[in-house]
Amino acid sequence: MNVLAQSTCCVNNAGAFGDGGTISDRALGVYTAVFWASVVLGVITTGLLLYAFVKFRRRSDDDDPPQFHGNTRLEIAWTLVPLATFLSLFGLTAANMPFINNIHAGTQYTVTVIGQQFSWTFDYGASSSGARIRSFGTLYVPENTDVALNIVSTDPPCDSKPAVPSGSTLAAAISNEGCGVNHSFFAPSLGQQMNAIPGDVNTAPIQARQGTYYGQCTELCGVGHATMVFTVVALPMNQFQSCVFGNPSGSIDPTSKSCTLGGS
Ligand SMILES: [Cu+2]
Repeated sequence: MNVLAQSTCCVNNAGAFGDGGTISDRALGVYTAVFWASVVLGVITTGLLLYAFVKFRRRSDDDDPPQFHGNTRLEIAWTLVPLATFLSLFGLTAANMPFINNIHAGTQYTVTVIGQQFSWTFDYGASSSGARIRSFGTLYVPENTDVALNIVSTDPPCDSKPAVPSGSTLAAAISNEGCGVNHSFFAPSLGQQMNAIPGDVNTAPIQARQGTYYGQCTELCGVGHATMVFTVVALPMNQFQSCVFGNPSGSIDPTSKSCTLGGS
């Protein structure tokens, strides 16, 4: 019942620029600036064109417009105005990209995101018994907290639970096996998208306000591509802790109260 309630009533299905967290806030800020700069420039350009069409139209067959060559002031203006516009939009984008792309300093939680034909597995580390702590199709994160994602791809015959040499990471061990096809992790309302490439470990930060968010694979990866969906559930910290790390066996029960928003 809880699963049904989550999937029908509370999934945040906002478009590519939702308000799920601080990362999507930044992406939305850049998008909004680019959008309105485009609207203003588009209106000005179209207005000048229409003005010129009407004002300088040919009124009769022998009506030749005055002929002249070059207009330095005009040419400087139509060079500098677009240049300043594009440089400022570039600056705004470049200033925000590190926050959107890079793992934030002080991030305490790392989740290995494993793309496989055709599902997503989320690995939170090893439990006290040594078993891998995993959820399938649902990524649990603590609300308003930076989480680092190590995003990889694998498929049989490779093992999604390879031995992890000391000093290495699960993501590196999986990517070293070299199986899989290209996928892409995309959580639109959280403003995060990152490819899962065989042989590579791609990293991305994620941060979510309390809620349930829709995600899907956005790299055509085979016949089951369309079914490669997932949800991100951002829980209060104490709930997240007991949902993900509360069971010594490492298993996560998606139907438990701690794993359900509003459940504990
Ligand atoms: Cu895929």
